[in-house]
Amino acid sequence: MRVTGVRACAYRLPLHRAWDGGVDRNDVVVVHVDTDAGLTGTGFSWTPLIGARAVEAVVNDDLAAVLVGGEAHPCRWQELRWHLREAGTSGLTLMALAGVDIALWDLRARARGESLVELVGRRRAQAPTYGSGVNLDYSLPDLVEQVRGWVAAGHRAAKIKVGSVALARDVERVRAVREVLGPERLLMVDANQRWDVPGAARALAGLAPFGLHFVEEPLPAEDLVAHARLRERTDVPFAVGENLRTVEEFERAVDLGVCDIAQPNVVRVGGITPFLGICEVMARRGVPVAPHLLPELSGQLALCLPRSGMVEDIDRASLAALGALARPSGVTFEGDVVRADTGPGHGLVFADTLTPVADVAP
Ligand code: SMN
Ligand code: MG
Repeated sequence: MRVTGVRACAYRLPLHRAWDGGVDRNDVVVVHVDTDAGLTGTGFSWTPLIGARAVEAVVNDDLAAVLVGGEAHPCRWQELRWHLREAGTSGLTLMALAGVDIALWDLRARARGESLVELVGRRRAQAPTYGSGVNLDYSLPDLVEQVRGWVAAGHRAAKIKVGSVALARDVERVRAVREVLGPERLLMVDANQRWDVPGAARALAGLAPFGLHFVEEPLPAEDLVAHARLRERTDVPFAVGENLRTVEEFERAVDLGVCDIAQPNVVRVGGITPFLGICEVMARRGVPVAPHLLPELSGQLALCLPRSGMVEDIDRASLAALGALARPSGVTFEGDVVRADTGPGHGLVFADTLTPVADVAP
């Protein structure tokens, strides 16, 4: 099966309620790969605020030229990465490569008449989930209401944002959320890299009475040595990885003892091919993987992982909730589990009514 055409288009998906720091949208770049077998594979890249049109251009201008005429198979990942190397082998180039790689996996599955989950290798019928929100800017009553909603929906674990300017504010919020959750449900916090080592140590000591299952990104993501220093000052497990890009970075985090739960983002690491490579290494090292965000795809991948952590059920920010999909994907979050019954491929069919970024960008 050979590639006959590659088309990427960036679309704007407005968020129902802005995320912390005024993030008011999630841009997605939808990639279609056409083949001489008459099949078209669909992939996507996810660029919440930065880079949608750059990713679109890398696919249309640079990756298409290499892909067209060649085999439509995800084993081309290394070749495509090599082609992009002079633009850097991380960041936006990897995110563009992800859109193509996901489309090639979709094609492969559809060519075999099976779901992505079956192609990758289903290991379980369902994976555990947790309620999650980007809610540091929420008032306390709004935060409490959000967490109550997760509990009512059946979640047995919840993650909230921390890293307020005043630690007392975080303590008040975590205390209130613990009250809503009760003693049994798991409570996690995500600092989104806002602390330094002394600040994190102080904050984690202050939050300790509320029983944290893990702390996510306590420190600037690339400073793994700082994580190791913090490790000496707290027993709270670390969840890291949404801003790590390569298998080498994940391995280094494990080597330094600062990666208790790995959270690769399938788009940021460059697609399903490198994502699975990272998961294999993490499994060998005994580290569970909780795929970051992108619930409809993460939910499918979690069903195939050797050791799966919880999948993030992020409030109203799934592709479906953002209005990106033409029909239900077959990935369902219900109670505290996710299941996938997608039919051939990954089941994600993007709506043809989305607004191109080109039409709205300044
Ligand atoms: C997060 C990161 C990026 C976009 C939305 C949410 C967050 C999370 O760090 O892990 O949920
Ligand atoms: Mg996070």
